[in-house]
Amino acid sequence: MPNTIVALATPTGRSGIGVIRLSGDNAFGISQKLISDNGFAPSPRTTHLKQLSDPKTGDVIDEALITYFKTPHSFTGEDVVEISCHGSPVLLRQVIDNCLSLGARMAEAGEFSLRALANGRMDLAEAEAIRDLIDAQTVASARQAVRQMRGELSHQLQPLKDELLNVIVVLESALEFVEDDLPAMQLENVRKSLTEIAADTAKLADTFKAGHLIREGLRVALIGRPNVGKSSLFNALLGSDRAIVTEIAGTTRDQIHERFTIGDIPISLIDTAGLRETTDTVESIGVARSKATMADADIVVVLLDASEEIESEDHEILDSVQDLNFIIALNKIDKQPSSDVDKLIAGKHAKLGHLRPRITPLSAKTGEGIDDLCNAIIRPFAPQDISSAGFLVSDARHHDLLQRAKSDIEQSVEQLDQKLSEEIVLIGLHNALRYLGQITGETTTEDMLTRIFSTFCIGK
Ligand SMILES: Nc1nc2c(ncn2[C@@H]2O[C@H](COP(=O)(O)OP(=O)(O)OP(=O)(O)O)[C@@H](O)[C@H]2O)c(=O)[nH]1
Ligand SMILES: [Mg+2]
Repeated sequence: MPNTIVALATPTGRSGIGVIRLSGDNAFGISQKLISDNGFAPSPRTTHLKQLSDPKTGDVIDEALITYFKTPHSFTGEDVVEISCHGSPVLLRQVIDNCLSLGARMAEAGEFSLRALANGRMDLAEAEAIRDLIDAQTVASARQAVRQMRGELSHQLQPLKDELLNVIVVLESALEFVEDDLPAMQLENVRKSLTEIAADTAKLADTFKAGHLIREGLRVALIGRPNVGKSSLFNALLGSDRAIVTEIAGTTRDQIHERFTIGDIPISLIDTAGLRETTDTVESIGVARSKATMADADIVVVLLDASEEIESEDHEILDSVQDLNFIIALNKIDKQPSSDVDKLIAGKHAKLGHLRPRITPLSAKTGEGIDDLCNAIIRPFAPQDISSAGFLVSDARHHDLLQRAKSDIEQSVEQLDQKLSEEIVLIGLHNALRYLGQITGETTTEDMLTRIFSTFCIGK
């Protein structure tokens, strides 16, 4: 199989520039043929404007900038050539086809990064961070990914791994050389070290709650009977007239998804069809979907109309969300003279007394109370400000491995306390060391790597 790989490094579609990347032994040779110049000998990391032509017909394809990165000083550690063409999908396809006919093969998803890992240019956590950086939906998650890409997670793990290894060495040598048990003093030191490593591992694992929130965000569904103002609130939260709003009950029939952020948290907001009994076929499908959306959401915002009585339909909706995470938006408070708002809320609250802490009065029309609603949405998930937090673990794989390492170390401490043999205590510690190593990739098996890199995009 050819070892030189090629892929489009920029997104497919028309653009000003499209970059094609080649990596492998033959990358430079292929680039010479693409420009029909076997004498092309640029200094590495300099850029040259060249004519690309079809090696078979000699037809000029494009004028492009060629940059050569000589092994090992490249992203992958191999010879790499980057060709910046004009961003026409037709011509980019032509250049890639020529690379293929000159002996390259299409890169698999994440193959450039996989090679960088294999050649020691970065560790696994750093490679994953590049993927996360590309996928980041918010500035905050991009910032976290950059920290990981620059090795912050790996640096935090290193002392834990070193210390764990020290303990393992002590216990292993006790096993081999000491006839009797470890002296009490040494045993106490081992116990102390292990407790500290477990605590530090747990501390790192605990940052996942915030890290996951910053990366994946929340699914928020707006629910209510027709005409309570779900689509109006949807638009007010997004700051754009995305959904159709009319005074006709049953305006929204299908769901609409949009993204925005509250603080540093990406929110996937879903407007739904008003919930009511209906004989209209389209509307009833919409209602069924609304119910399914409710169940999938991280938090449901139930809208009530402040200018109307609470109806049986409202009560039914409130009953149906009892087992879900929900808050209540009391909309249209602008319809009341402002002096009456308190009375109104008190009146509504009397009926919904037990739900009082969940209610936010607001007006989708004037914007009053919208900030309060935003705070109420994120409060259960981010009780503190997460923007000032330090490095956060954001990958479920890393979190899982940290948890496993922690519980294995804790188990070993218990076994020490039970005076079980070093041999038994060591099993958990070796496992823990392996788990920590899997985060950065030293102890990751081939098929695990394949699985991880399949989540990367082609050309990365
Ligand atoms: N005065 C006032 N009117 C509002 C407010 N919010 C919505 N409305 C009006 O209420 C009517 C219904 O609003 P929509 O946003 O379409 O309501 P909906 O809940 O999406 O309705 P369906 O899609 O039919 O389920 C429209 O005439 C809006 O202009 C508000 O805060 N104040
Ligand atoms: Mg609507």
